[in-house]
Amino acid sequence: MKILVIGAAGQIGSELTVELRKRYGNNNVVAGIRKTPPSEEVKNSGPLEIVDAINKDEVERVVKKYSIDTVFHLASLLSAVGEKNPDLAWDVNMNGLKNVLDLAKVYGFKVFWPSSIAAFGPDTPRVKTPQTTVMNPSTMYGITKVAGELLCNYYFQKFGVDVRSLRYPGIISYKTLPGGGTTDYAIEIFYEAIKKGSYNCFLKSDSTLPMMYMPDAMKATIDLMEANKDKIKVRTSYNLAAISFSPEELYSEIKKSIPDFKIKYAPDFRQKIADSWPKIIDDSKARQDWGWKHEYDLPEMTKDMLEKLREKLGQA
Ligand code: AKB
Repeated sequence: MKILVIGAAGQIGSELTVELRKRYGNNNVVAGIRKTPPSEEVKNSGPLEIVDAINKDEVERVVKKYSIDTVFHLASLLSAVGEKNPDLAWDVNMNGLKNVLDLAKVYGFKVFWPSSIAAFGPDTPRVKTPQTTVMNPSTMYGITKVAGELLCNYYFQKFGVDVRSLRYPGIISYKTLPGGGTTDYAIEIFYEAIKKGSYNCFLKSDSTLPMMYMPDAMKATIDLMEANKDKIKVRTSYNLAAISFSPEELYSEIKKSIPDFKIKYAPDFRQKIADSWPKIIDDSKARQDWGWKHEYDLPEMTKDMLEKLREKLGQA
């Protein structure tokens, strides 16, 4: 396998690159980065290239240089930054994907592309959100996710491109910070709990959203890509779920380890985004088709996050 990860310095990309290198060999996984510097682990463990997905020639050069057969295209502007700069969100999220799919058509490589719970909108059923339902997202990020899903399906149907996708929930991780999403509170809260013992939350206490711990996200992504082609029945994007919780529920869980921890709620513009997203996703199709199963529940995720972050912040 010869893999290219576009967005290898991002929250998911930095962990996925390392995980893929462990599985398939360091030299078989090229980390594609842009302006954000990669982690030391990504930088020192295998090949690194500048790859801006908006620049098709740049992607093509790397695909040819390494005879790439699989691309994980993760470069994307998230929901909150996307609302601040919708033009850039459209450009990066849509044109970047189209370039990758166009090259996949020519070079025959397999593609992974992340969609999100943001693909749903205020008209979508918010509990047990079905695989196929009303979408109508209200953010530019969500619009690029729905359009991207349709584009993936089109390239599969029309040109036979083997493109696979997951609708990620909010991903919680301790290695690399996320870059401007609505679910970011669920990571910030851990840093602030350990460093300050208090947190100002930008969502309301009862804003339940679908979430997932990073090891589960890694597993889902790799399992989906390793599944036999005939098992993949959805070529837009699969609903993917693990746990759903509100800020207050997460706070209560953290408080079990840090009893003096305090929280205040000061909802900002991100509240409206959260209110337009599902609370609990039905991912039975992914479980049925290619055997998806999550491992971490809220207490296990919280315990592991606190342990790993304390080590990282030198407060173990
Ligand atoms: C965001 O909050 O924008 C992302 C997402 C749910 O896609 N984490």
